[in-house]
Amino acid sequence: MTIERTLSIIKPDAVAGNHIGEIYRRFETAGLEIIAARMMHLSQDQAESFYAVHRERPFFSALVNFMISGPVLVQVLEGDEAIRKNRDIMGATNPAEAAAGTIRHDLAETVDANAVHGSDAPETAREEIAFFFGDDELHSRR
Ligand code: IDP
Repeated sequence: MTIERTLSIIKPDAVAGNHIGEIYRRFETAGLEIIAARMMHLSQDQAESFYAVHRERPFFSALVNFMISGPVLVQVLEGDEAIRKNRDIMGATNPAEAAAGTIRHDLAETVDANAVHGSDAPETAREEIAFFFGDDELHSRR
């Protein structure tokens, strides 16, 4: 077993679409435990610094504007290989390329509004979790 933690965001389109429960069910069915959660409406500064790695990409301002267009739900998932498992459940970045049964295939329409974010590696997971949560806000049951 490789117990990991990963940062997940249910993006504005999926919150607006009333898909929070459906997405949480998928996490829990896969054995991922939600050990922290917060609903928030990101500021432009927060969205820009969270996605700073994409600052030079052509889609950066569209991405930031989308992420601040409505409330998001931010959570930390814990479990065996949580980073890879969450990425598998999410599906490919572009919903048109995501496998059937994944969140992005089933609940998202476009690459701009693709329902969920998930950390892609242990180091980014650590940074992204610390971006939103203090250690005293992580309620591991292990
Ligand atoms: P990921 O969310 O699957 O890890 P990244 O490459 O890290 O994908 O991109 C971050 C986010 O930026 C994506 O989830 C998507 O919302 C947006 N994005 C990525 N590529 C494009 C693009 O080509 N056009 C528009 N938005 C994009």
